[in-house]
Amino acid sequence: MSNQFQHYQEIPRLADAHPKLSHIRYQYGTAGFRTLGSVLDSVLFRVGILAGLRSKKLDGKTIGVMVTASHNPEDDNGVKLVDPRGEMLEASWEAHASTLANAATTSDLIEAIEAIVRFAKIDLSKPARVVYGRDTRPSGPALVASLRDGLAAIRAEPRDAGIVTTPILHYLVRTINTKGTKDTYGDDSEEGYYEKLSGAFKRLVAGKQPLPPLIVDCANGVGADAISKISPQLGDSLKLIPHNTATSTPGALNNLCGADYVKTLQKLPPSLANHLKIGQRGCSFDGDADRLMYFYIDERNQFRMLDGDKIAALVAGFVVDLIKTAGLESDVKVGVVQTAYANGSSTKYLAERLPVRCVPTGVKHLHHAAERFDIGVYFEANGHGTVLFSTGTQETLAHHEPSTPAQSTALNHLLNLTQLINQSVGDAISDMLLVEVVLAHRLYSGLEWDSLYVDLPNRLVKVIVEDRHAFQTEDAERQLVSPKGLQGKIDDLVRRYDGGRSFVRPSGTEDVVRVYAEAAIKSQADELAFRVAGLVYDEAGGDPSSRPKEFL
Ligand code: G16
Repeated sequence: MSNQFQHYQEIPRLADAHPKLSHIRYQYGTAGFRTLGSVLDSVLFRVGILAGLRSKKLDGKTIGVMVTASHNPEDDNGVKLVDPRGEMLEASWEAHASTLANAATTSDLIEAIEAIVRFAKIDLSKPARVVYGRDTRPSGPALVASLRDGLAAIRAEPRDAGIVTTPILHYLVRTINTKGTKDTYGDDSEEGYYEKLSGAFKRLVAGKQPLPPLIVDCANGVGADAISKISPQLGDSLKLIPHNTATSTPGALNNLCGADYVKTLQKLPPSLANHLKIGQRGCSFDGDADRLMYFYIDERNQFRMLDGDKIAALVAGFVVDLIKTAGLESDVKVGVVQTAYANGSSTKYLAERLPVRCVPTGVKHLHHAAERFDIGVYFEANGHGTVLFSTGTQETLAHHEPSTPAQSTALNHLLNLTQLINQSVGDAISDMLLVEVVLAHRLYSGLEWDSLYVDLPNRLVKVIVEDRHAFQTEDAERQLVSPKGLQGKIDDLVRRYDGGRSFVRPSGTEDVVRVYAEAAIKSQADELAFRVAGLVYDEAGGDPSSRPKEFL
């Protein structure tokens, strides 16, 4: 090791204790590294080193590390880095993460570290601070131990946030880094998070008729802990009924429950079947509580899903009305960001009212696009999302002088929304409280909310292929550029379906290619999805178990 590393003599010894598995190539993807928990030991060690380097680069600002595989099955795990304002790791550092993770030997790793230090001009004498947390997965404690070795090797000061939701970890990063500044974001503790959200919620619903109890499917994940902690603080303002709270039952996490189950299968989790009454609202989190899906059972006993698109429509409409009522219509412009997965009806509904942008899948893309609006509402159909208020907008709200009582009330609501909404990242708990606020103000049940627009029938299918990286897209993932010729075949097929739309993209979190299709009627949406999946299979030579069987 070169001279400047004289204080980091522990790196080789600790790196030897966390050797890379030779047959695996790791990639920092849509949501960090994500694969089987059993093959992530070396990755966690190296992420510890990288987090330390990132903190040094940013003059000792605290960096976050979250150990989670979110909606994935229990055996998977993953890790992602959080930048100082609570946002996702800057894109240019994703390549550094992949480089470190793939260094074959300890000496290759040291060379890679030295190259990053040179390239990013990192002053190693700066301090490094890292806060880390994990979800409830059984592989979590061992992976956190590997991470701690990485932090020790780079002499970073660690702070253990324990078992927390992903959004709480993001909140902690932002509050730690803004502590004592004019941008202070809240108290840098888990309790501070619950107090901030519940306080804002109670102010926003004060004087409103309390809504009937809400069933919360916690996906047998860390959201269950969070719900048990925030419920007492909400008191009578909102009664939550938690289900799927078995965080220590092996195999239960995300199994037959949770936001991804609801969205993908468009079904009620079986465990709720005898609990959700007709007309009652229910919602599902995912394994790390950063996704939210709502639902209810209608009068005909049909399951009705209220996904991220419906949340965007509900919330954007409410915010726009408050801006108008507060007399700020000409000062503050609201915009919406979606992905190609957004239901065609939602895009039509929103675009008739507001500017709407479409970006590739991945919270980081939506977040950055939303930052360009004065108020940016972003939601993925799968339930990830939040609302961002630009610094300028927050100043406008702080200094606006209302001239009527109605303006004053609307302004107060907007100010409280900036406190209720977790602006560092999409957050199932904060989003759930936001939805409940809007429902209370609008006097909406699930049915009225659902009636904002009618979803086009749609279908999501996964195809397991030999190499998902062979699939490359452009135009916000709506067009395939590789494999060559496949997009033309998809277009030909789509033309045969009334209201048809379909696209294909490689997942960034699972080893699959995803196919989305929508059409005017459900059977046609299903048929289109399976036919496109068949094309993908034929093109890429997939696993026989995933060969789409229907309609071929
Ligand atoms: C992650 C990302 C989301 C993305 C989802 C699915 O969510 O944060 O932005 O929508 O993966 O991505 P893909 O289709 O590429 O697998 P999570 O909840 O799994 O962290």
